[in-house]
Amino acid sequence: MSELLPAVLWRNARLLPCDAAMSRIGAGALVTRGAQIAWVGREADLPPPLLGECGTRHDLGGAWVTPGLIDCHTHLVFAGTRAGEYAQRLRGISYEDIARQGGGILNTVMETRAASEQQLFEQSAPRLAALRAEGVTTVEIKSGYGLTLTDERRMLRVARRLGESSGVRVHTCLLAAHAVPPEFNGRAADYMDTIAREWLPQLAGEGLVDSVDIFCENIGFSADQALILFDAASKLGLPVKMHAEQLSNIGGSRLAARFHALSCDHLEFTDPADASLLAAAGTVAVLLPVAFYGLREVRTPPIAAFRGAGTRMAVATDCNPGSAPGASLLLAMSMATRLFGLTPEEVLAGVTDHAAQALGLAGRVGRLAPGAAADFVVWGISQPEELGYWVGFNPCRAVVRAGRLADGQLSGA
Ligand code: DI6
Ligand code: FE
Repeated sequence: MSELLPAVLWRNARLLPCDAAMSRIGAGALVTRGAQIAWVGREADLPPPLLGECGTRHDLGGAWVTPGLIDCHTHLVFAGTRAGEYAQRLRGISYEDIARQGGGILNTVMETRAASEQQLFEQSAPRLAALRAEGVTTVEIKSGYGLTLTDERRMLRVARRLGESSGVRVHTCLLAAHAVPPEFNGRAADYMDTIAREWLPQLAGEGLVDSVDIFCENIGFSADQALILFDAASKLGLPVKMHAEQLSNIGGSRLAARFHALSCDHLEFTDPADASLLAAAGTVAVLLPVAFYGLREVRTPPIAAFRGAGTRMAVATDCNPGSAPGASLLLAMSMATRLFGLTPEEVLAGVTDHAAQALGLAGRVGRLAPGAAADFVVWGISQPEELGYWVGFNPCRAVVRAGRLADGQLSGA
């Protein structure tokens, strides 16, 4: 960090740094230099020479401050909706049956292919704006509704453009292994080879891929197919992650742990014995309670086993048109406490520090710590537990991104 950048003081705050101990700092202050945090602590401990350097000083009025939130699993770039399937499901047809009949993901693939890049951008931007309004400063966006080289590229380009136009940090994820497209009907193995040998190196070479994902399910791809993809990603030095055990357990997270995947996501059907494999591999368990709710699931992820094994847990929206049509991380946090039994501290870690780890960005975002990005949220709450407590109410008062006020107002009731 350059000592030459001017220091800016953000004082009179109650801080939730989201460190390993999930500590709280009353009467706290932050000093930023440019886009990074330079100092965090109790205001009384601020070294006088550093205070002297702070030409600009902001009073946060005693407000609670967290790192900028991180939504580490979304599919927010897509065209159309699946409200028709939603109505079918309410009449009792299952998500899996709809998928087997060629609907589901493939339904959205057809709409996404038919949309122009500009239409895709315009339809997706409001979803990112909704997350941004809740204090989300980093978001992962997956492809997976194109399923041709050209259409996957288009989705990833739209994801990058959304990041540039909104100021939100976007981490892209290639999910070409989301479903077998009609062109490869009955030839899943050929499709996987095409992704692994052709599309992945090509798109990675274009700088469009930050990580690689696969939908490993009985209605998706097998663990053997995931192995081929993960081998190819590893050769390119790309991190991997997996949609695993949402509807079935076919050995996904066991394989993901072997590859030290950044994350395994969903995990309702994960065997508790696999929790320690994930923990040992440093793989984050990403919980997606909005999809659980959206599909009216009853089986919850093995939270006690994750706690016992020390598996890090994150929480994300899964924003997608099928199982999780929504763009509220605050709602996902609220659902994670009520539906999965996470504590408020676990939920907060799950949308900050642990979510950063699920994106390979540990220490760089998601923490109030020297050297981390100067992304933080000023909340209109009187105690931290309110962050999982409210349903359909957004107490985000202001967002500072890269050391600058990006949204809202710093003080006031
Ligand atoms: N994430 C996914 O990728 C699938 N389910 C989930 O939770 C399918 C999303 C979709 O139905 O479009
Ligand atoms: Fe998903």
